Amino acid sequence: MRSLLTLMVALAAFATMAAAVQIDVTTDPPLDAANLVRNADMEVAAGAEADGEPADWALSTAVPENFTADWPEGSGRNGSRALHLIAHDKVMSGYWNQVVPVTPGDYLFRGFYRTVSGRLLLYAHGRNTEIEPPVGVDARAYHGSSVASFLVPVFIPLEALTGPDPDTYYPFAVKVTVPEGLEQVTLSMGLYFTPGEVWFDDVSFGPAQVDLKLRVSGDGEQLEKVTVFQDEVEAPVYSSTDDPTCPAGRPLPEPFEVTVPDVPADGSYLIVAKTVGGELHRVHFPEEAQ
Ligand SMILES: [Ca+2]
Repeated sequence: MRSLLTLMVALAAFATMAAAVQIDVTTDPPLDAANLVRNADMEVAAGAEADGEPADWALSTAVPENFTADWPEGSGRNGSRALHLIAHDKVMSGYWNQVVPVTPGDYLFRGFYRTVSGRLLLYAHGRNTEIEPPVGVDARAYHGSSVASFLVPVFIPLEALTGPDPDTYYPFAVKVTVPEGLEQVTLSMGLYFTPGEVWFDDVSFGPAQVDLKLRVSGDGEQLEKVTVFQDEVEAPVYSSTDDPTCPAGRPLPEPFEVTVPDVPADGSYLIVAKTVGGELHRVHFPEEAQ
Protein backbone atom coordinates (compact mmCIF):
# COMPACT_ATOMS: atom_id res chain seq x y z
CA MET A 1 0.00 0.00 0.00
CA ARG A 2 2.80 2.31 0.93
CA SER A 3 4.64 1.60 -2.34
CA LEU A 4 1.45 2.23 -4.32
CA LEU A 5 1.04 5.58 -2.58
CA THR A 6 4.68 6.42 -3.34
CA LEU A 7 4.10 5.49 -6.97
CA MET A 8 1.00 7.67 -7.13
CA VAL A 9 2.86 10.62 -5.62
CA ALA A 10 5.70 10.06 -8.09
CA LEU A 11 3.25 9.89 -10.98
CA ALA A 12 1.54 13.06 -9.81
CA ALA A 13 4.90 14.80 -9.59
CA PHE A 14 5.81 13.57 -13.05
CA ALA A 15 2.48 14.77 -14.46
CA THR A 16 3.02 18.19 -12.91
CA MET A 17 6.53 18.37 -14.32
CA ALA A 18 5.42 17.28 -17.78
CA ALA A 19 2.67 19.90 -17.82
CA ALA A 20 4.90 22.66 -16.50
CA VAL A 21 5.62 24.23 -19.87
CA GLN A 22 2.92 24.10 -22.49
CA ILE A 23 3.62 25.25 -26.05
CA ASP A 24 0.56 25.78 -28.27
CA VAL A 25 1.00 26.59 -31.95
CA THR A 26 -1.74 27.64 -34.38
CA THR A 27 -1.81 29.49 -37.68
CA ASP A 28 -3.90 32.36 -39.01
CA PRO A 29 -5.64 31.38 -41.18
CA PRO A 30 -5.77 27.77 -39.88
CA LEU A 31 -4.05 25.43 -42.33
CA ASP A 32 -7.15 23.25 -42.81
CA ALA A 33 -9.56 26.17 -43.17
CA ALA A 34 -7.20 27.80 -45.65
CA ASN A 35 -7.61 24.95 -48.13
CA LEU A 36 -9.85 26.10 -51.00
CA VAL A 37 -10.00 22.64 -52.61
CA ARG A 38 -13.33 20.82 -52.28
CA ASN A 39 -13.22 17.06 -51.74
CA ALA A 40 -9.49 17.50 -51.18
CA ASP A 41 -9.01 13.95 -49.85
CA MET A 42 -11.03 12.44 -52.73
CA GLU A 43 -13.32 10.58 -50.33
CA VAL A 44 -16.68 12.13 -51.27
CA ALA A 45 -18.90 10.71 -54.01
CA ALA A 46 -20.86 12.89 -56.41
CA GLY A 47 -24.43 11.89 -55.65
CA ALA A 48 -25.68 8.97 -53.61
CA GLU A 49 -23.96 6.12 -55.45
CA ALA A 50 -20.86 4.98 -53.62
CA ASP A 51 -19.27 3.73 -56.84
CA GLY A 52 -20.19 6.82 -58.80
CA GLU A 53 -17.78 9.59 -59.53
CA PRO A 54 -15.78 11.77 -57.15
CA ALA A 55 -17.50 14.99 -56.13
CA ASP A 56 -15.99 18.24 -57.41
CA TRP A 57 -13.38 16.68 -59.74
CA ALA A 58 -13.73 16.25 -63.51
CA LEU A 59 -11.55 14.92 -66.30
CA SER A 60 -10.48 17.37 -68.96
CA THR A 61 -9.02 16.20 -72.27
CA ALA A 62 -9.50 16.70 -75.97
CA VAL A 63 -9.23 12.93 -76.54
CA PRO A 64 -11.35 11.09 -73.93
CA GLU A 65 -10.85 7.70 -75.61
CA ASN A 66 -7.13 7.90 -74.79
CA PHE A 67 -7.81 7.92 -71.05
CA THR A 68 -9.24 5.74 -68.32
CA ALA A 69 -10.20 7.87 -65.34
CA ASP A 70 -11.66 6.31 -62.21
CA TRP A 71 -11.72 6.58 -58.47
CA PRO A 72 -10.78 3.27 -56.86
CA GLU A 73 -10.97 2.41 -53.18
CA GLY A 74 -7.79 1.42 -51.36
CA SER A 75 -5.46 3.13 -53.83
CA GLY A 76 -5.05 6.42 -51.94
CA ARG A 77 -2.80 7.45 -49.10
CA ASN A 78 -3.51 5.37 -45.97
CA GLY A 79 -5.80 3.03 -47.90
CA SER A 80 -8.30 5.69 -48.86
CA ARG A 81 -9.65 6.59 -52.30
CA ALA A 82 -7.64 8.52 -54.86
CA LEU A 83 -8.14 9.97 -58.33
CA HIS A 84 -6.71 7.54 -60.88
CA LEU A 85 -5.73 8.22 -64.48
CA ILE A 86 -4.35 6.00 -67.25
CA ALA A 87 -3.20 7.43 -70.57
CA HIS A 88 -3.10 4.67 -73.18
CA ASP A 89 -1.10 6.52 -75.81
CA LYS A 90 0.94 9.67 -76.20
CA VAL A 91 -1.57 11.44 -78.41
CA MET A 92 -2.83 14.02 -75.95
CA SER A 93 -2.76 15.20 -72.34
CA GLY A 94 -5.52 14.66 -69.80
CA TYR A 95 -6.12 16.11 -66.34
CA TRP A 96 -8.28 15.76 -63.30
CA ASN A 97 -9.30 19.33 -62.54
CA GLN A 98 -11.27 21.65 -60.29
CA VAL A 99 -11.92 25.42 -60.37
CA VAL A 100 -11.35 27.42 -57.17
CA PRO A 101 -12.05 31.09 -56.33
CA VAL A 102 -9.04 33.34 -55.68
CA THR A 103 -8.09 36.87 -54.70
CA PRO A 104 -4.78 38.54 -55.63
CA GLY A 105 -1.79 37.15 -53.75
CA ASP A 106 0.54 34.18 -53.38
CA TYR A 107 -0.84 30.68 -53.11
CA LEU A 108 0.54 27.17 -52.82
CA PHE A 109 -0.95 24.27 -54.80
CA ARG A 110 0.10 21.06 -53.07
CA GLY A 111 -0.76 17.39 -53.05
CA PHE A 112 0.51 13.84 -53.43
CA TYR A 113 0.89 11.50 -56.40
CA ARG A 114 2.14 8.04 -57.05
CA THR A 115 2.93 6.83 -60.52
CA VAL A 116 3.87 3.73 -62.46
CA SER A 117 5.00 5.54 -65.59
CA GLY A 118 4.48 8.68 -67.60
CA ARG A 119 5.20 12.37 -67.33
CA LEU A 120 3.04 14.29 -64.87
CA LEU A 121 2.01 17.90 -65.10
CA LEU A 122 0.55 19.64 -62.06
CA TYR A 123 -0.56 23.18 -62.79
CA ALA A 124 -2.73 26.07 -61.72
CA HIS A 125 -3.98 28.20 -64.56
CA GLY A 126 -6.52 30.86 -65.41
CA ARG A 127 -7.07 33.91 -67.60
CA ASN A 128 -9.38 36.87 -67.56
CA THR A 129 -9.65 38.35 -71.05
CA GLU A 130 -12.64 40.52 -70.21
CA ILE A 131 -10.43 43.23 -68.76
CA GLU A 132 -7.79 45.36 -70.48
CA PRO A 133 -5.03 44.31 -70.39
CA PRO A 134 -5.98 40.66 -69.93
CA VAL A 135 -4.43 38.90 -66.91
CA GLY A 136 -3.54 35.31 -66.30
CA VAL A 137 -1.47 32.76 -64.46
CA ASP A 138 0.04 29.43 -65.52
CA ALA A 139 2.18 27.92 -62.76
CA ARG A 140 3.53 24.43 -63.38
CA ALA A 141 5.42 21.52 -61.88
CA TYR A 142 6.54 18.50 -63.88
CA HIS A 143 7.13 15.19 -62.16
CA GLY A 144 7.37 11.70 -63.42
CA SER A 145 9.06 8.51 -64.31
CA SER A 146 11.70 7.69 -66.86
CA VAL A 147 9.55 4.81 -68.07
CA ALA A 148 8.72 5.60 -71.70
CA SER A 149 10.89 8.70 -71.34
CA PHE A 150 12.10 8.41 -74.94
CA LEU A 151 8.76 9.96 -75.86
CA VAL A 152 9.47 13.23 -74.07
CA PRO A 153 13.20 13.35 -73.32
CA VAL A 154 13.17 17.10 -72.82
CA PHE A 155 11.43 16.91 -69.45
CA ILE A 156 13.42 14.10 -67.83
CA PRO A 157 16.05 15.34 -65.35
CA LEU A 158 19.02 13.03 -64.72
CA GLU A 159 18.00 12.26 -61.16
CA ALA A 160 14.66 10.87 -62.41
CA LEU A 161 16.25 8.15 -64.53
CA THR A 162 15.49 5.43 -62.00
CA GLY A 163 11.88 6.57 -61.64
CA PRO A 164 9.76 6.93 -58.52
CA ASP A 165 8.63 3.92 -56.49
CA PRO A 166 5.17 3.01 -57.84
CA ASP A 167 3.91 2.20 -54.33
CA THR A 168 4.97 5.45 -52.70
CA TYR A 169 3.08 8.74 -52.63
CA TYR A 170 5.32 11.72 -53.35
CA PRO A 171 4.52 15.36 -52.59
CA PHE A 172 4.28 18.11 -55.19
CA ALA A 173 4.09 21.86 -54.67
CA VAL A 174 3.49 24.70 -57.11
CA LYS A 175 3.75 28.38 -56.15
CA VAL A 176 1.01 30.44 -57.76
CA THR A 177 0.95 34.25 -57.86
CA VAL A 178 -2.58 35.46 -58.59
CA PRO A 179 -2.69 38.91 -60.25
CA GLU A 180 -5.29 41.65 -59.78
CA GLY A 181 -8.36 40.95 -61.88
CA LEU A 182 -8.25 37.14 -61.75
CA GLU A 183 -11.13 35.66 -59.77
CA GLN A 184 -10.67 31.92 -60.29
CA VAL A 185 -8.02 29.40 -61.26
CA THR A 186 -8.23 25.81 -62.47
CA LEU A 187 -6.16 23.21 -60.63
CA SER A 188 -5.10 20.45 -63.01
CA MET A 189 -3.27 17.18 -62.32
CA GLY A 190 -2.59 14.75 -65.10
CA LEU A 191 -0.45 13.10 -67.74
CA TYR A 192 1.33 15.22 -70.26
CA PHE A 193 1.61 13.68 -73.72
CA THR A 194 2.87 10.33 -72.43
CA PRO A 195 1.28 6.96 -71.88
CA GLY A 196 1.26 6.32 -68.15
CA GLU A 197 -0.62 5.71 -64.97
CA VAL A 198 -0.97 7.95 -61.91
CA TRP A 199 -2.98 8.45 -58.70
CA PHE A 200 -3.59 11.76 -56.88
CA ASP A 201 -4.66 12.31 -53.27
CA ASP A 202 -4.76 14.89 -50.42
CA VAL A 203 -4.59 18.10 -52.44
CA SER A 204 -4.57 21.62 -51.06
CA PHE A 205 -4.60 25.13 -52.46
CA GLY A 206 -4.28 28.01 -50.03
CA PRO A 207 -2.26 31.07 -49.02
CA ALA A 208 1.50 30.63 -49.44
CA GLN A 209 2.12 32.46 -46.16
CA VAL A 210 0.40 32.26 -42.81
CA ASP A 211 0.91 33.88 -39.41
CA LEU A 212 2.34 31.50 -36.82
CA LYS A 213 0.74 32.12 -33.43
CA LEU A 214 2.49 30.88 -30.29
CA ARG A 215 1.26 30.63 -26.74
CA VAL A 216 3.79 29.39 -24.22
CA SER A 217 2.58 28.85 -20.69
CA GLY A 218 5.15 28.34 -17.94
CA ASP A 219 2.57 27.30 -15.34
CA GLY A 220 4.84 28.21 -12.44
CA GLU A 221 8.08 27.92 -14.41
CA GLN A 222 9.51 31.27 -15.44
CA LEU A 223 10.44 31.46 -19.12
CA GLU A 224 13.76 32.90 -20.19
CA LYS A 225 13.60 32.60 -23.94
CA VAL A 226 11.41 31.39 -26.82
CA THR A 227 12.94 30.65 -30.23
CA VAL A 228 11.35 29.49 -33.50
CA PHE A 229 13.40 27.67 -36.14
CA GLN A 230 12.28 26.81 -39.66
CA ASP A 231 13.66 23.67 -41.30
CA GLU A 232 16.64 24.38 -43.56
CA VAL A 233 16.87 28.01 -42.43
CA GLU A 234 19.92 28.70 -40.32
CA ALA A 235 18.87 31.81 -38.42
CA PRO A 236 15.77 31.55 -36.22
CA VAL A 237 12.65 33.06 -37.75
CA TYR A 238 11.84 34.42 -34.30
CA SER A 239 13.80 34.87 -31.06
CA SER A 240 12.45 36.60 -27.98
CA THR A 241 15.98 37.89 -27.26
CA ASP A 242 15.80 39.93 -30.50
CA ASP A 243 12.22 41.06 -29.79
CA PRO A 244 12.21 44.71 -28.65
CA THR A 245 8.95 44.12 -26.75
CA CYS A 246 10.70 41.59 -24.47
CA PRO A 247 12.82 43.39 -21.82
CA ALA A 248 16.36 41.99 -21.66
CA GLY A 249 17.48 40.22 -18.50
CA ARG A 250 13.95 39.58 -17.22
CA PRO A 251 11.70 36.52 -17.49
CA LEU A 252 9.14 36.63 -20.28
CA PRO A 253 5.57 37.63 -19.46
CA GLU A 254 3.44 34.60 -18.58
CA PRO A 255 1.78 33.20 -20.57
CA PHE A 256 3.99 34.35 -23.40
CA GLU A 257 2.10 35.05 -26.63
CA VAL A 258 3.59 36.13 -29.94
CA THR A 259 2.65 36.15 -33.63
CA VAL A 260 5.35 35.43 -36.22
CA PRO A 261 3.90 36.96 -39.40
CA ASP A 262 4.09 35.68 -42.98
CA VAL A 263 5.95 32.41 -42.63
CA PRO A 264 5.74 29.81 -45.44
CA ALA A 265 2.56 27.74 -45.06
CA ASP A 266 4.44 24.61 -46.12
CA GLY A 267 7.33 25.12 -43.66
CA SER A 268 8.28 22.82 -40.79
CA TYR A 269 9.00 24.57 -37.52
CA LEU A 270 10.71 23.79 -34.22
CA ILE A 271 9.67 25.89 -31.24
CA VAL A 272 12.05 25.88 -28.27
CA ALA A 273 11.12 27.36 -24.89
CA LYS A 274 13.88 27.72 -22.28
CA THR A 275 12.99 28.16 -18.64
CA VAL A 276 14.96 30.38 -16.26
CA GLY A 277 16.12 27.11 -14.66
CA GLY A 278 17.69 26.10 -17.98
CA GLU A 279 15.18 23.42 -19.03
CA LEU A 280 14.48 23.18 -22.75
CA HIS A 281 11.02 22.30 -24.06
CA ARG A 282 10.56 21.59 -27.76
CA VAL A 283 7.53 21.29 -30.03
CA HIS A 284 7.43 20.58 -33.78
CA PHE A 285 4.85 22.22 -36.02
CA PRO A 286 3.12 20.74 -37.88
CA GLU A 287 3.35 17.71 -35.56
CA GLU A 288 5.71 15.13 -37.02
CA ALA A 289 4.10 12.14 -38.71
CA GLN A 290 3.67 9.17 -36.37
CA1 LIG B 1 -7.96 9.81 -50.16
